[in-house]
Amino acid sequence: MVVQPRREDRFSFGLWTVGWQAVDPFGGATRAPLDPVEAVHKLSELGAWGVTFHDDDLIPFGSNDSTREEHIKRFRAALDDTGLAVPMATTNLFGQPVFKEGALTNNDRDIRRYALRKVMRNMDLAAELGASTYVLWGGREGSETDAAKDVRAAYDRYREGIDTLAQYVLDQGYELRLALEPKPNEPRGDIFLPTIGHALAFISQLEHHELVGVNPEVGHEQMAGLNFVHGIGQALWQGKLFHIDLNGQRGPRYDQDLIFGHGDVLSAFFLVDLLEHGGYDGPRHFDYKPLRTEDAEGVWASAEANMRSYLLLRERARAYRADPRVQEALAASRVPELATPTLSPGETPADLRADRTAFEGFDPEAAGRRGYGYAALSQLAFEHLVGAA
Ligand SMILES: [Mn+2]
Repeated sequence: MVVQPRREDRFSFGLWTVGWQAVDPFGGATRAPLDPVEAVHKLSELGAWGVTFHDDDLIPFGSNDSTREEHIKRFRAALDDTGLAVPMATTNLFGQPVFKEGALTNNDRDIRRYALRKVMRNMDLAAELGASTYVLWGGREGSETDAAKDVRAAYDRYREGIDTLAQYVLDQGYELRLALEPKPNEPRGDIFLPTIGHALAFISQLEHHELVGVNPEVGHEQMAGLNFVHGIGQALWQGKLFHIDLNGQRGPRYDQDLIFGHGDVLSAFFLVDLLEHGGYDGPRHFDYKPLRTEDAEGVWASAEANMRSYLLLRERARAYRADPRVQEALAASRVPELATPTLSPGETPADLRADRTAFEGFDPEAAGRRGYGYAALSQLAFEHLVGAA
């Protein structure tokens, strides 16, 4: 089978992914800096559709206005040359020492105001480059000690920050939606909005909740031991899956940012199945890190590997869906029956109470004896996944 990424597959990469120099807590860089212009050209050659960035990936922190303009001009020229899109942008609110205690929830009010201005400035650029999603990952919003934070005040300020940014988008007339990215820990000991569920609950408290959704990352939910497919299912159900970060993770440990599919492969299979059949039409964005062991060639091999993994899983998921044995097994397991409302059209609680077949005539023991056939169904999925079906 030919596995060739194409523009219509809508694959996108962060500049910080292929550009990661592999500095980790125990050692320095193993790779030279990568020019964003080279990243754009190389990603385009590999068949990617879009590129995303933090402000500081493109324009070194502290650059003066003329240097800033120069970096933007070179980047824009590379986009024009290649036709690569900028579907999303985000702000680095975690790297500089000023943000060591947080940005939008920093105890220091001046730092919170500075952080908002830093986001607004890059939102202007994001809108100019045609982005439709603005991601906010609050990596430093949190604490290592519960003595450090009044959590209720922190969420007041978090809400104020996101409401202010949403209002800015409306005031400027930008076509941007905001997407919050949950993560349980790392770099902070504990981070606010640790999971998809926490983020969705927080969004319901926002003034401009309709403008705000989530950008879940595979590894971040799996670090918390959670089921990523269920999290994405709920985000889709609530109309809040604005963007997604695809990568790989092997269970609850440090954030591995492996190539997509190189972690929990069965979960990756069901994730692609859900994205392809569940109504998600946004970018397939990879937020991974090329292994620290790799040289430049290995970096590009890893970028390609993400897209190939996705395409192969998509192919397997389609074959799974199209297999009549799978359709039969799904029906035998009553999976489609879950889409049938529990009450009949117009039926009231009183009607249900009056329905003797629902209770007095129902045999719970017989229903309790019946198997659901999930062993056979999930093995069919496994066999499609490994190409044996
Ligand atoms: Mn990550």
